[in-house]
Amino acid sequence: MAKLTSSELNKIAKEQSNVPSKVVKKAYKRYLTVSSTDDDIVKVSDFDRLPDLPSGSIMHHVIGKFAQLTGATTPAESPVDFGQLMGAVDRYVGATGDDKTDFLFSLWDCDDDGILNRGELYYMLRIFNGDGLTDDDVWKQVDLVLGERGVDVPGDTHRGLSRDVVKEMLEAASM
Ligand SMILES: [Ca+2]
Repeated sequence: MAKLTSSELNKIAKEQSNVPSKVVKKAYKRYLTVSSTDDDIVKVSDFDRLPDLPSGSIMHHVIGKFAQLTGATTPAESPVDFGQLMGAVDRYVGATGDDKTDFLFSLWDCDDDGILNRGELYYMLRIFNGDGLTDDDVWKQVDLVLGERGVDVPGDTHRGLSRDVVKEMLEAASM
């Protein structure tokens, strides 16, 4: 996908019902900076190179989920369509209650087994906690959260938090 013309960008901005046009335009600037080549094409793999992301693989997963919602597939070298990406973000922003929880949960439940295991929970807390924490701090938090809920896990990847428990956590944190 070559660089959008301003009328194409305006069209995409107008199509979003929950994201203001200004934000869409800002997002497009940010999106272009992600491209690793000078042709302004952003590929799924480009998201792996963003320095502020905890893990390339989780970003793949997030983009993959966005793509699933929009009906596309995302091999690493396929271009990320800005219009589709914004459409998915718009849908997420507009979602409320259970829809929003379902979407968030599906983002972190990488293996789609209906529970967040220790590793998946790590990614979730890593992203929501942002800066300032070391990996060790985040792992400690993960084990604390799991311990508080009676899930005794070190080394057990088949146990974790159910969707309902995660929903409670998200509500408590008003995410
Ligand atoms: Ca899982």
